[in-house]
Amino acid sequence: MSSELYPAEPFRIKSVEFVKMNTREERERIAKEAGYNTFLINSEDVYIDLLTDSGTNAMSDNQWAGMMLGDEAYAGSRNWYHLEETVKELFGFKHVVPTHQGRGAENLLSKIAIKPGQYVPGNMYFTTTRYHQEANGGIFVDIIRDEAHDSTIDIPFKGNIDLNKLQKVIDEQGAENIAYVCCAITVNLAGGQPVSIQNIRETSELCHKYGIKMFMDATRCVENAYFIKEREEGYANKSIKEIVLEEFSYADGCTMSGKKDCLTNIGGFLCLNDEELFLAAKEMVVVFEGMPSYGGMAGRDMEAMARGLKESVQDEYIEYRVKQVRYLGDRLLEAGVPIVEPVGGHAVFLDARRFCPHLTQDEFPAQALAAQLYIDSSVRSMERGIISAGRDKATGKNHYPKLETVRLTIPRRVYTYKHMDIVAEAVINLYKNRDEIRGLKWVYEPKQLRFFTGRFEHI
Ligand code: PM9
Repeated sequence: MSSELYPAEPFRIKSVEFVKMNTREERERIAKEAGYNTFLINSEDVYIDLLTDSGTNAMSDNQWAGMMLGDEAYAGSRNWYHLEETVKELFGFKHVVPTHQGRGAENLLSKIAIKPGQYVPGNMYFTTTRYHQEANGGIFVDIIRDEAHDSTIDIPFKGNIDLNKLQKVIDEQGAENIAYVCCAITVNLAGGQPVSIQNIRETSELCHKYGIKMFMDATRCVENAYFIKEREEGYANKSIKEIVLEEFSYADGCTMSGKKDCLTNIGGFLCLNDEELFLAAKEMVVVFEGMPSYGGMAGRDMEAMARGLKESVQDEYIEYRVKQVRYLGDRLLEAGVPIVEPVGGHAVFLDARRFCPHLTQDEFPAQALAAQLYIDSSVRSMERGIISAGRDKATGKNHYPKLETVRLTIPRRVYTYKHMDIVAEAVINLYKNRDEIRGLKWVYEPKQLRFFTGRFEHI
C-alpha cells in the first residue's frame, strides 16, 4: 500500500469510542424490526457505521477546547462573530446567516428566492434540497451532464452542469421564470462527483448574462477543491484555501450543511451577497431557526465550526480524506464489485443494478442490498436509489433514477484503513453470494422524504 496513493492519517488519536460486533442471528432480528431500513437501526447495533458522513465527524482537540469557550448568550455571542468572520474569509461572501443545519439554509433560500411556478435548474437533485424547492412552489430541473447518470463512465468532472441543458431551460421557460440555478459541489447522489472551476465559471457567466442568480450547495466544497487541485489544469500549485475561495467567487451565495466538510456534528449557514435577499433571510431566520446570531446553533457549536472550517482547508488533511475514500473504492474495483466510477469525495457507491441484476428497480435492489450488507457484516450503509428519489409532486408517480446505489459513506477522521479493509471484505463476500439478496416491498411509505422512516418486508 503506497503512502503516496493512500497517505497515513495526518493526526494522532487520543480519544476512542468502543464498538462491538453482534451475532448474525441478532442482526437478522434487528434488520427485520427496523423494517429493512438502515436509518431505523440503533447505532449501538452497528459495528462500522457508513450510513452517512453527515454529523459523524471526529472533532480535533482544538475544536473540543473551543467548545469550552461557548458564549451561550441569546444574542450577540462572540462565537457567532468568530464563525461569521471565518466564513467570510474562506468563502468570500458579504453576508452569512446561521442555521441549525443545511436544510435550514435550504428552507430560507427557497422561501426568499423562489416564486411559485418558477424553475430551479440544478446538477442532480438532492433529497432535502429538492424538497424545500418544491415545498415553496419551485420546479426542479436536472441539468447535470448525461454521463453523471451512468455509473461506468470514468471522467474527471462528472458533476459538471451541461451548459446546453441550462441554455435550453432558459430558452424554453424564459429567464424570468427561473428562480436561480443551484450548483452543488460535489454532487452527492452522482457519487460525490466534482465540478470544475471552468464549469462553475461558465455556468455563472451564462446565468449572469440573463440576470439569473447562481447559488452553490457548498456542503462538500473542500472535497471538490481537492479534485480541482488534482485534476484541473493550472491548479496543482494552488492551495486548497485559494481554490475554495475561487469556487465561490463566481456565485451569488450558498447553502452549507456544516455537518460535512466543516468537521462538526451539527450546524449550517446561508451566504448571500445581495442586500435585499440578506434582509429577507434575516427576517425569516428568526421564524424558523433563531436569532441571526445563532440560527439554531449553540455558541459552542459555532466555535467548533469556525475552528473546523480552518482545519478543513489544510492541504494534507483533505488529501488524506479523499484518498482514504478512494482506497476503499480501489479494493472493491480490484475484486470486480460494480461501483460508481470514478470514486468521489465522501463515499463509495455500490451500483445495485449491476450488483443485483436479478431484481427489478421496483423490488428496491439498493434498499435490499443495504439491509443484507448489515445482516452479513454489521456494516451500515444507505440506499440512494428509487426510495430516496421519492415521487413526482405533480403526478404522484415514482421517480425512477438511473443510478440505483448503496452508499458506503466515510465519516471524516473516524475510521482507519483497516476498517476500510473489513468493509471491502464484507462487500466482496456479499457480492459472491449476491443471488441470495431478496427484493423488498413497502409496509409503510411516508409522504415526505420517505427514505428516512419508511418500512419494508421481503417480497
Ligand atoms: N446530506 C447525507 O447523508 C444527510 C441527510 S440525507 C440522509 O448525505 C447536500 C449535498 C447534502 C445534505 C445532507 C444537505 C442537507 C444538503 N445538501 O443534513 O440538513 O448532502 O445538514 O444538509 C446528508 P443537512
